[in-house]
Amino acid sequence: MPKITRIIAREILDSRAVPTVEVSVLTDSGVFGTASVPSGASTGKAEDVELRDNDPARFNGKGVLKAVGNVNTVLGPALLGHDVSDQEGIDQLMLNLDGTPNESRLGSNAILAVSIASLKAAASAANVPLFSYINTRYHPHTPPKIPGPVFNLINGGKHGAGNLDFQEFHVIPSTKMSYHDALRAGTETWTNLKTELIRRNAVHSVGDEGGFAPNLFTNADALEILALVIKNSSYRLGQELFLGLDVAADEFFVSNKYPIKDSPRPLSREELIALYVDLVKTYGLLSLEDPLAQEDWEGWQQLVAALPDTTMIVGDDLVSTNAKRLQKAIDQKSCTAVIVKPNQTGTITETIELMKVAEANHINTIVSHRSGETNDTFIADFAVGMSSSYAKFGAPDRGERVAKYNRLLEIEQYLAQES
Ligand code: 2PG
Ligand code: MG
Repeated sequence: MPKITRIIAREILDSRAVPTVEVSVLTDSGVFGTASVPSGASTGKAEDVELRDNDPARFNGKGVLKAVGNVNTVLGPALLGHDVSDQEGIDQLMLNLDGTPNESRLGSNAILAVSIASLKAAASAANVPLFSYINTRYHPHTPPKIPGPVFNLINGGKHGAGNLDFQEFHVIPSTKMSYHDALRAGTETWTNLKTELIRRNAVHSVGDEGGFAPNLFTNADALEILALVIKNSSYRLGQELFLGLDVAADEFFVSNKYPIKDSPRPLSREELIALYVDLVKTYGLLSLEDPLAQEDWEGWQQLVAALPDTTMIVGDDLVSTNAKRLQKAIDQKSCTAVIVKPNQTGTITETIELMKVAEANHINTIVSHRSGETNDTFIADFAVGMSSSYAKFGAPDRGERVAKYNRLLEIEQYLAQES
């Protein structure tokens, strides 16, 4: 296998006009891999640390020249001559060099970019598509599978215009549909939703992930309008299309209460659970992500017990792609599905470790983008190679999201030709 001859990092922009890290890993055989990393807005407390310059004179303190410098002067030189296919060795060496429990010295943005770029270079060296390389190496017992897409069609919370408390309102096609039909269904629903918002004179500009950020009165209104748009289409709600939520409850949790537009006074944990029970009855929600504060393990447990198991209770901030936190959530029955975001944990090896824990415990995995994204399509290949149940890449309308949905179309065609 080729040896690493050079690692070069640079500062580029993400989809929110915020700097991020891009890295190229070069090898002695001429093959190379390039990767850039995303960045979240509603971050979990247990996520690894994204290193920012905090220099107010550049990009309002958001520059990443320190992380770029750490790749160019620390990680790169240390990895020279390393076998590019030794992913575990590369990742472990970087973690050792960092030496902190949360990658705060060198930065998870620096480390992850090297980790993914190395994996891409190794796949190129093996002369196989990235998803196929990932599958053969890390998930050989199950063939590559296109995940069910989760479309975020209405953006609220930190991704919207401050008008809705819940962060994401999802439309999720049935996994019985082929991927191209599912993409079509999500996209047609996005277009029909736009028409309906225009008809109502509601704001129809889009938020960070390409979903609309309308001026509706309550969070339940957003679900109601999605249900209506689907009912007026050729798709059947509850059969071909389902609804889901990423509440990102931590973003509005204050003084042990949840103030939301749906209630004149802030809700207690029990009252919010009761609201979810009602929403599940009315809309048959397929998934409920981060419904409660991330340290309220007991509340999550109560919610899992209160809802039918046809609704996935999804841990994002709760788990933060951390295998130990997932194990705790499983032991306590606090969630039934998990979000997988490589940049929460900083290396591909640790991300795969988390997915193995999920799989061993029959926990559905949802490979996810971040609200600040680049055009890197790595997570599409990763989701397929690891046979993830679902993939969440936002709405089908912003370039950085569309790139990933389109990559899945390309893989779908490739797999069809293979079989
Ligand atoms: C989430 C993500 C992605 P962010 O909460 O699931 O949709 O948002 O990247 O801002 O954490
Ligand atoms: Mg989330």
